[in-house]
Amino acid sequence: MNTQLSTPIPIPDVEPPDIVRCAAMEIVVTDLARSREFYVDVLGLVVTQEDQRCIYLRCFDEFIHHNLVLRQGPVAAVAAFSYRVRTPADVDRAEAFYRALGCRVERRADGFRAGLGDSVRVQDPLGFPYEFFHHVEHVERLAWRYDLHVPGALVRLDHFNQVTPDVPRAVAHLESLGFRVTEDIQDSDGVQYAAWLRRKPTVHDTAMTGGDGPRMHHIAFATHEKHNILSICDRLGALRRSDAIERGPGRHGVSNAFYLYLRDPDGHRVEIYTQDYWTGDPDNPVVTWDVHDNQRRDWWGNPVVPSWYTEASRVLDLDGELQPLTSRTGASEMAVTIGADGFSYTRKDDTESMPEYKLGHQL
Ligand code: XXG
Ligand code: FE2
Repeated sequence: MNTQLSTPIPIPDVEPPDIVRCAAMEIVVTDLARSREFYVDVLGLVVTQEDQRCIYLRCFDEFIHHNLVLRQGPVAAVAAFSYRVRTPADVDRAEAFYRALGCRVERRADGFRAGLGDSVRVQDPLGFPYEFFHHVEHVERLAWRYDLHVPGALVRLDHFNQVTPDVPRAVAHLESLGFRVTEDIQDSDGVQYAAWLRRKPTVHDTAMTGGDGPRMHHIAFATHEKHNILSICDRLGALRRSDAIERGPGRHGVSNAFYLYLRDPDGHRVEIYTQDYWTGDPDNPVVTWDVHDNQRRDWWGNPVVPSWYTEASRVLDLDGELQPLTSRTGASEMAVTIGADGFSYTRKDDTESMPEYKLGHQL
């Protein structure tokens, strides 16, 4: 039985904005110099612009002004998940969509934020600060500037990951905004633990992970190849910064991508990700993983560390205050798979001869 029964979010009777891709995130950091050292000196993100309060960073293949804004502030949190929309009229559509939902909405004129034109910020029905923009300053795409690339070059912003207590409710809301599910994790009772949703033709622009929320689980940057991720591990080791590595490197089951998770100086989680697959056909098949499949989150069966399930960054409302958390009431993925009563399998058929494990799960 699906125990996730909170009220569905209405579907507004207006056309949603045409979202092109996840484009940037604004995070609050408590020590701008330390965060600069992590993102610029260690990871090699490119500084487009900076002042005493903010640093605007981009990836090597990017041509828009920024993919990540570091803003100095008192409490580490996320201020905006920012999406590029196809036309200026789609910024109007975003405003109308969230106004129809009764959400708090702020239209921001050209030049309000460095690098961005007219934009709209909203507090969405799930409690996340979302932003939509079309006009943006173009900057040099450094794709061919191999003289500047580092061995672990981060080339694109790939996706966000959000923590929310009721995954099906969040998925239905994002579907009304035009997102499509590519993969998810469920159990045999139909409880959905996580889902991956796309606008651009990759596995995702954002994912919904079940847990106390709203929180930001991670932001993910892409490298061209797997060896770039291994170089980041080697570099962190050489810098005696191996404690920044939380999980991996490894290959995901979900998405088939190669991955590494890091924690920045404030604990914001950053994924380095490469080589997922094309999802742009209209009949792209949805992949559903069994929550008990030991290879769903790591294809090689390596265990997921508990902090990866439990820890995430808080998000801010439009006044800059921390959004209150709502607890997840549905089953916890960590508890059913790695907790004391959990079980998992590498070969599904083996579970038929392991009744004690099944019993353990039912308790
Ligand atoms: O991007 C992702 C993730 O959401 O970070 C996690 C793709 C796959 C996974 S998972 O751990 O489920 O394999
Ligand atoms: Fe991810």
